[in-house]
Amino acid sequence: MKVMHINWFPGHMAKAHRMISAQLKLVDVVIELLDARIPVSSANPLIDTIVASKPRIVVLNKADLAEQEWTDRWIAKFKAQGRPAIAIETLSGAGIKLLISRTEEAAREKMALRTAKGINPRAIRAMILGIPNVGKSSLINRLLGTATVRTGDKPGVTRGQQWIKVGNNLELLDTPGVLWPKLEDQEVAFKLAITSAISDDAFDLEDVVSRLLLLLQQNYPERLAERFKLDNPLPEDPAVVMGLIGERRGCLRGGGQIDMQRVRRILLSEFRDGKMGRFTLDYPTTT
Ligand SMILES: Nc1nc2c(ncn2[C@@H]2O[C@H](COP(=O)(O)OP(=O)(O)OP(=O)(O)O)[C@@H](O)[C@H]2O)c(=O)[nH]1
Ligand SMILES: [Mg+2]
Repeated sequence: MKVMHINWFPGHMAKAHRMISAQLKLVDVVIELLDARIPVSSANPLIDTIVASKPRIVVLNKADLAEQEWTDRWIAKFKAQGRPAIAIETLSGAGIKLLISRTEEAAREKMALRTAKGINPRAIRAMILGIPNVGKSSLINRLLGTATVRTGDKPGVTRGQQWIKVGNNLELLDTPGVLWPKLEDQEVAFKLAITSAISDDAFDLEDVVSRLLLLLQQNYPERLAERFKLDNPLPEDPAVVMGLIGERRGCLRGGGQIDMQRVRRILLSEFRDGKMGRFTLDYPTTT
């Protein structure tokens, strides 16, 4: 297989990075949104330096797309590290109430200190940070109960920062998704690409889908067989599998040839939408 090279750090992200640092002094709590499917690969290594000593909660979003058992293990792992973590499903609303109470808890000490100093009470200010497309803006809309901020199923939707008031006691800062300047680990880059954190323009579809198909053939052959009505065991040659999927889905070009590019897009989008089931791609180590 060809060596992949994926890197995506457009100018707006560098700018967003600076804006986030500048806003931080106004913030009581940082909500770090991770993708429940890839809790390691979706963690921005720059975040520790940005956030420094602010109270921080880890939130695994899109839990509906991840395998429940692994999500539970991740929550336990974070807890063992002394980092409060919860899993949420922004689309259905599962876990949202818990998120609000955890945010209040994380800000309690600071708020009590302000009261003790005789400073007027104000709403808690929380900043939502996370990689592109992880669901930051959707979470704000879910908390508001209205589609106030723009969301979309592609990375790079939010460009500016915006404070949004939720009820009387909470203000949230939506931020643009930020990756890091160099994606050194191409395994991480691959996982970011297949979970739609990296713009489809920034990687080669053929490279990424070949790798995805290999992963599915090796680890989840029964899901592939079921989704595309193929016989299990599958043929070993990925090109043959692609051809069969193309036939099943009628991806034909003139002359009866299979349109492989269409097959690739189908595989990627059905994987992303959870049509082949729930996937966890990062596993907690036992250490
Ligand atoms: N399945 C699933 N999809 C979700 C969930 N939360 C958000 N999404 C979808 O993820 C996509 C991205 O959501 P956004 O809220 O725009 O993501 P963002 O983090 O604000 O992205 P940027 O502004 O580009 O950084 C949208 O298509 C949402 O519908 C979730 O819990 N489960
Ligand atoms: Mg957004």
